[in-house]
Amino acid sequence: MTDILPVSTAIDPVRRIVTAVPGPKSQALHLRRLAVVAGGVSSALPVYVERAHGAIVVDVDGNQFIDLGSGIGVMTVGHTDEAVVAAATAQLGELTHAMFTITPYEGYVRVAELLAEHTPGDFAKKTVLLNSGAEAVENAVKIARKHTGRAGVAVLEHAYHGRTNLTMAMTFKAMPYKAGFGPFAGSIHTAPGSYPFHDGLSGADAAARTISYLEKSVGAGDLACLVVEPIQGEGGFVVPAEGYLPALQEWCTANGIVFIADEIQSGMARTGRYFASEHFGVVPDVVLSAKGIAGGLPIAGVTGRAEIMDSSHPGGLGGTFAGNPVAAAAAVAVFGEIERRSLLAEAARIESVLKPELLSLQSRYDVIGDVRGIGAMLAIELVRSGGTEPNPAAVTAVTAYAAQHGVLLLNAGTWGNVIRFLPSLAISDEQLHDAISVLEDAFRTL
Ligand code: PLZ
Repeated sequence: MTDILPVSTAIDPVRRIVTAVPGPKSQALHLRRLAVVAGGVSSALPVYVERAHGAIVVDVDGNQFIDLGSGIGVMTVGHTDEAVVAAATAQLGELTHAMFTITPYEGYVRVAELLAEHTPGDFAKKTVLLNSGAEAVENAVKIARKHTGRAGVAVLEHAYHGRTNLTMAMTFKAMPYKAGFGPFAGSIHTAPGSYPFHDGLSGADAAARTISYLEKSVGAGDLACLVVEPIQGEGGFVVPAEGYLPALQEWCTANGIVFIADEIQSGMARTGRYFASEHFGVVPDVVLSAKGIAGGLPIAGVTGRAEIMDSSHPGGLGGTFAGNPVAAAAAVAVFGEIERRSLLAEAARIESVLKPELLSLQSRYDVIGDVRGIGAMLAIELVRSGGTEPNPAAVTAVTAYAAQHGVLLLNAGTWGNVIRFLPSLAISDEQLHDAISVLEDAFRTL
């Protein structure tokens, strides 16, 4: 078993480009892919990856990239983390599947205990485990509806909640997520949120706008839940103005609306707290986690107040692979790694290295309109010189330059004009500085 482990850990922790990007082997694989993989599945960078460790990804041509995207915030503990690989490998040989709703097993229970312990709030909590983020959102809505006896679901502009039918309706951006894929689920209400760079509103004013919109167009009494990302992910790492989220939570509590934090992208240590809600002083009724929770294995959780979570009749929640033993073992290892390696502090270290560098770039390149984010969830918003008009072309140019030079960068944003940084918490200062030097070159050559 241990023969499996050293393969990727042996990767030299440096950026190294040895062929054109994409290289010949990637190009050949891409031709095979075009013949058999559905056209609706696209890839931001058609570089076929083979191995990875820590913050380094190696492609089939032997190019080594510094990974500032972590597969969209999944590899928070680092690629092929030894503890995660060992736990999953051991579990694979013991019990791969049983189906928790038929014959349960400890791993599921342990993950639920850990989520109860580490999500915000000092009250009795319960959890249901699922396979993906979208499935967690779906189940949170089911539970909130059952608990309240109401149908309405409120979400915010620029939100991303998934690609299933219900979650498409909850996701803001039509292209590429929704166009032509309707009809969508009903009773979803999208309200204006808080986007300080564009709306200039205080948290109190933005919350008043959100609440007034929902009260006038739906009525608080018809809302089962309000689902918010404490820091919006796909929407562009939008950090709400101070006081916005507490005002929303207060309104929800006063009106019997379940306040659900979608922490699928912002959670699990990425911002230097287990969950980003903690930065804003809110204690959600229900917290959703996925992505970084299990070091790359698919598992997701809905964790909330016991009385809300218990509102479903027995048998109302489940799924064949939901809370799979191997993914659960990996999740338990991830919680262990966060403690053992003090990863909350690592997220703060990354912010302390990266944010000043991004602010310094902003002072020299007026195409950078805004620098924002918390911990290892940072972003820059690119604009036409000096203003707020979106500049997606600059994002495309910078990310393409970075890829050519061995740095994986992700875009984001309703207008596609945001570059987000969500590295593994295992990334070293040297790797960060090296990646920033590439970014600097990219802006210089714009
Ligand atoms: N909620 C806040 O960020 C997933 C999706 C990328 P799944 N975001 C990345 C893509 O192009 O598909 C996400 C999220 C938030 C829900 C989800 C959905 O999680 O695991 O992708 O279903």
